Amino acid sequence: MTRVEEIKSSAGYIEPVQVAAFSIAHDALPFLADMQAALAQPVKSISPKHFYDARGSALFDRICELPEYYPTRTEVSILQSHAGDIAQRIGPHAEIIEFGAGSLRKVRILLAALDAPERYVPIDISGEHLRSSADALHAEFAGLDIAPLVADYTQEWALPATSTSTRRRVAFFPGSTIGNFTPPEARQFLIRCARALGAGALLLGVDRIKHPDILHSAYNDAQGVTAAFNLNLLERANRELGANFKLHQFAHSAFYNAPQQRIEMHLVSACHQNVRVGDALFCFEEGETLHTENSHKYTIDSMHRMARDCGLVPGPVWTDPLHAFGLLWLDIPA
Ligand code: AVJ
Repeated sequence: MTRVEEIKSSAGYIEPVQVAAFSIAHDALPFLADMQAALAQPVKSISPKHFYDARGSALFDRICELPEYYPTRTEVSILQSHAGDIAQRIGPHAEIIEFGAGSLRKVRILLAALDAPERYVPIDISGEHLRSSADALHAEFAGLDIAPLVADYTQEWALPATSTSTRRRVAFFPGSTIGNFTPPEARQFLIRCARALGAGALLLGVDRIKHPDILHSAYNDAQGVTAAFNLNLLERANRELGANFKLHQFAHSAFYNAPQQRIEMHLVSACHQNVRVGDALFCFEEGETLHTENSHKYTIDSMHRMARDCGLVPGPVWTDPLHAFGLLWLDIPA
């Protein structure tokens, strides 16, 4: 949390500061602000939304294919087994809004099963990735109105107005991405989602509580893709902010925090070191971490309780034979 001035004034120690000419793109300013704020805290932590530059999104797609990373495969199989059932519940002429849409693999299964879907609104923070995925989808579902929205849904957001022929608005939030929120943030998201949608429903993917060993290997894969994904945050800072993180001096760490029912990912500093981000210097002690992600796990009951607290009404639950993952139907009453 040491800034340049503090280092300069601390006893007998002058850090030679070279602020190289580096121009930070306008788009990268929110990342700069968040990274500097994160590193200035006594306990360093940053939102996982900053993982997803083009390279981070590509690494995440590789995570989804890993043998140890069961959530994607399991949720896809649940969707494939129950698409007809889910589509019937959604009904004809629906509008589907997806949060954190990514590469749009899962929604294809849903869209293919739906009766004359009206419009699809994928929302994602990674603009480039979203636009190319949306173009590919357009080629497959020629009649569908696809309206991608590049937005950060962890901040304030608004949906485009529906057309009068839309029968039902259903939000799709797969992947257990809701697990990135702390429980109070998740509640806030559910409340905002219900408010923005009006009457409709939310189809929510939830990673279920399970043995810590299974969770541990899902976030510590043998090929090191998850480690590369985690470290890409620092590489992104070097690329976009002209930061000087030395990658070999940080290690990937992911573990299950049982009392908090979440996987935590951190980047652990291998030594005492200073890092420059923008025009500010920050100090890491040996072993100090930058907390990069939480991935909360839920039981069906605990998620239903949270949904009810937020005014949503639990409906059917679709799951896999091993009960690893749940797809929850939550009605949003008018
Ligand atoms: C996209 C947030 C659901 O928490 O499992 C995967 C991200 N991080 N491996 C998750 C992630 C490390 C993923 N979510």
